[in-house]
Amino acid sequence: MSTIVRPYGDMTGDGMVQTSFTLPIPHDKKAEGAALQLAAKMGLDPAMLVHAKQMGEGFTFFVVYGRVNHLVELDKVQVVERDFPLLTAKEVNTLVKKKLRRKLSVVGACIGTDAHTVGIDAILNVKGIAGEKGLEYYRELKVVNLGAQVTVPDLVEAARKEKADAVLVSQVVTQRDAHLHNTREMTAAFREALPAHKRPLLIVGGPRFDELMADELGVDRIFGRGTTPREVASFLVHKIIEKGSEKK
Ligand code: B12
Repeated sequence: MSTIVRPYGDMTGDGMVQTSFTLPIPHDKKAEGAALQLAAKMGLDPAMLVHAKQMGEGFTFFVVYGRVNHLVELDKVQVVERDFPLLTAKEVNTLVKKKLRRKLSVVGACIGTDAHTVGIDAILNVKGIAGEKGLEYYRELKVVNLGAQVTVPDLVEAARKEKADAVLVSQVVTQRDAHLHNTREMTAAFREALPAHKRPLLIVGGPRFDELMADELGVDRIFGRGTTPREVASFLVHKIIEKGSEKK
């Protein structure tokens, strides 16, 4: 397989892409010209305007379609691949029971002002997502879901009280990098409150995290868009039981 690819629109390798954006101007002929100017500056040549719609007072949403000349170099792509086996719920329960010989304690929350609980609920609640049951369904996991807008001190306190093996934090809002600031505040608070051997695994998730930033943010793992509960349960077993990062 070639390691160099180009976008595909009408014909293989024609370089055609579609993109959308909003400009803070009312919709008129000049606005459409402005959208095409931006598209040209973004490297779309030729660029076609395929949709323009005024969104409230003084804002217009655009969709443009055009050719880019850039090549994608697949051998330079960096991603976080899953580096642990994907287990079934039964396998997770068996490993926890045999090797940990107690329930594995998980505390989850949305921190800061973030009220988007659908993602963390999908991972934790029995209902789950994508046909998989959430972590509450796993007999050998004890899950406490603190819900939305939890403060960092309350999270640390709950983790201490529950003797959490893992703390799962969701951050969906990324305006002004809130997800990064909140994550850094959280990891700093855990570092301050607990010595390394008593610290739970710190895991964050949300659709707009860069999974490569785990070290920089001081967390053990970042889970992005489309994560399923089974992946998280398998990671917990891998890290806490198989890698032996159990708290003493
Ligand atoms: C539903 C929703 C709401 C609901 C939330 C209800 C609730 N109880 O959660 C309500 C109406 C309350 C809401 C409010 C707001 N919202 Co809103 N909302 C959405 C919406 C439409 C869907 C989010 C969602 O539920 N996704 C489904 C879940 C399953 O996906 P997920 O969160 O990505 O979770 C998965 C993974 O990311 C991962 N994951 C997530 N968290 C975690 C955690 C861990 C530990 C792990 C392992 C994995 C994991 O696993 C999940 C399952 O696969 C999005 C737009 C969109 N289409 O995404 C906007 C969106 C997130 N909202 C947005 C905004 C701006 C707001 C408001 C500020 C609007 C306003 N001006 O009032 C407020 C903020 C409220 C607040 N204080 O947080 C913006 C955020 C923009 C940004 N860059 O930050 C979005 C992107 C919409 C947009 N395009 O503008 N919102």
